[in-house]
Amino acid sequence: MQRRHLIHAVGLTAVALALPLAAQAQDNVFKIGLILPMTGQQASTGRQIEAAAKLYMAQNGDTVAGKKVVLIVKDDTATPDVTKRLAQELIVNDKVNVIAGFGVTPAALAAAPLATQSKTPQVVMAAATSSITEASPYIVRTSFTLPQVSVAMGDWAPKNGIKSVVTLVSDYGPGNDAEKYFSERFQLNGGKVLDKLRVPLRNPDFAPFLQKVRDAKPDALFVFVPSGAGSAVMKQFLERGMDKAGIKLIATGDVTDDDQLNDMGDGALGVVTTHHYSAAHPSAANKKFVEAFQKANKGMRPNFMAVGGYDGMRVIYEALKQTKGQGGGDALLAAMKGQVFESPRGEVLIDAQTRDIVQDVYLRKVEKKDGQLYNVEFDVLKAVKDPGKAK
Ligand code: VNL
Repeated sequence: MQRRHLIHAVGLTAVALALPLAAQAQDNVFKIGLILPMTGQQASTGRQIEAAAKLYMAQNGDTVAGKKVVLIVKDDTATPDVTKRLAQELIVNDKVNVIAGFGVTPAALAAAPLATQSKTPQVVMAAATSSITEASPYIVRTSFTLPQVSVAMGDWAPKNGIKSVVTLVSDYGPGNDAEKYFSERFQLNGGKVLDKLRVPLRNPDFAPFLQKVRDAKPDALFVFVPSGAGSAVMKQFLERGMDKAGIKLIATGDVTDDDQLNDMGDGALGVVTTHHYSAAHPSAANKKFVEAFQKANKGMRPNFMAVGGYDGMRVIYEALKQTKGQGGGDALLAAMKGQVFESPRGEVLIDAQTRDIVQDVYLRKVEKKDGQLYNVEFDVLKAVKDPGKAK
């Protein structure tokens, strides 16, 4: 008996030794497939998130719970068919432990069924349509939702002399959310919505829409366009003399995006927006984040996309730690739910029920600080849940 045991044990050792080295090393690797728009219209989002993910790894090391963390970055050009193919390849061929990134809503939605089928956690770091988290039980979000920030503007505007508006949004998920949640709240507070305009997502020409706004003569124009498109709106708004015609610009913070704001010129001064992150957020954690990010990226200022990516990495690292490097997709997902931590944006929670982020929403005004344009926070709504989830 004893002897047979011994032979058996020796036999096993021999088999283990015979395993190719590469396969053994695989066991000690934890792979994150980061799918981002690195080229095309949404490239700034990919650039910001990749830089933030790399910063997080540089600051926190690439060994977690005995595993070597490897980031595999893929460019989906924000095209959902490409996103789907890349997610499939990452899951099946590269055997990634987590898929992450997702610059736009259609991309996040395209990957969702694959996350579900393969039980792979999908960390959405950018896309912000409310319903995304409902597309798969494996989705966790570290960005924000458009209802979360738009409702805040629907409360602020009527209390600050704005009685009538025209809304102008990009015609897809997040734009539709912004239009609906801003308008409903604004009307509930006694405001009048004179017109609701939707512009195409791809290469929009704002001129004909702004002419309509001018004719309607609202107190303000409320805008949502995705990150990267804000400066085009601002330029056209000013060139057409909308401000001089007495029409105020109010928006979600996607428009006064920190990635572009400083190049928008003094015409942007005084624009009020609602959002969850400003590079000027006055906390020690944020100052440290902004300094480190700029140092590592030739002075590039981090925007809200960068923070979504940075915090997404935090959620993944923490889940890996909590599961001691031994967990599969379900265990990782469970460890992502309910995380509470201090982000550069402020205190955040990953709601265990909805897997969506609960966070402070700020009112901000564009001001000049040290010769640069910033979104300066002047009021805050604490711990805002996504209003889109309350059905
Ligand atoms: C989305 C929402 C994309 C907000 C954005 O920038 C944004 C989206 C690329 O869900 O597609 O600022």
